[in-house]
Amino acid sequence: MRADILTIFPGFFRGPLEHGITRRACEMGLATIEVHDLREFTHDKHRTVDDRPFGGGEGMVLKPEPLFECLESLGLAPREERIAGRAKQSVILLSAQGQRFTQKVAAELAALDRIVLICGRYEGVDERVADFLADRELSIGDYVLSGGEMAAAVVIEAVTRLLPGALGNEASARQESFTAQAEKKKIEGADSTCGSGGLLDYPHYTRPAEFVGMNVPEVLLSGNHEEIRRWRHQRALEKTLRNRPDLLDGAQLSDEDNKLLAAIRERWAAQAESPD
Ligand code: 9D3
Repeated sequence: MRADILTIFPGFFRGPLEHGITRRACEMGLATIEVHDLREFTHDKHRTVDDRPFGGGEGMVLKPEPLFECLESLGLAPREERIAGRAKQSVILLSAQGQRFTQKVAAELAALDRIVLICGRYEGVDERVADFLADRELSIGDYVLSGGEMAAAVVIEAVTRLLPGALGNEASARQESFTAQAEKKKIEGADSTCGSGGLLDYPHYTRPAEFVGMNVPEVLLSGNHEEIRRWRHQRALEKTLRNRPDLLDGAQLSDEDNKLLAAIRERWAAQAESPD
């Protein structure tokens, strides 16, 4: 896969690209990532990339010309070919107004030959970029960032680790078995957050078994694998109910799971009545 990043802060990407899985994927030749400085596609003395909004209002808007010119220089397939899927390429505008970037989108992008990530800045990007240049507009979540750079780094990492060969053999086998499981069970949006069955992952512990008075749950030291499996499933249920109750709607729950959830809710209600 080749990825191009269009930004006014090219230096931002030194960190993310020089570490971890992204660096490894580049070294292994699985990914080639190029960062383009939008100021190099300006022609005035001040290398202007932004301007005041038509119609008035706060802040500045990223000008279209440097973005169009930079994209032109990349030699992509025509936009219609990309949108129709005949060219395995996608030009993506990262903006707070975009569709949500999910694990499903990450998998779609990982299947392409080429992605281009356009990082917005200031109050926004001239809308002609979304309308005529980009193929899709993505946001990484409902919080305010100052620009698309952090989001681009997130997209790069999530996509890179899905490229065949990017993870070690063991990790990629685990990932594949998980994806297959999720597909078989038709779990919508089963992803990083979800372990098997569309729940959050169960808690993990490692040595020491006792750490300044905090103990690892006894059952994990017992060697009883059936009991460990049941304990993990229960704790996954409990954690999902506490932190992501929204996931329970799409999860695969047995009658026993539903009983367990009811019991947990009752326990919490009782605890709320007598808080000590
Ligand atoms: C509501 C007025 N503005 C908030 C002060 C809107 C706004 C403009 C520009 C909000 C964010 C931004 C800059 N953000 C991005 O470019 C961005 C982003 C984000 O803010 N959240 C999640 N994903 C992304 S991807 C790009």
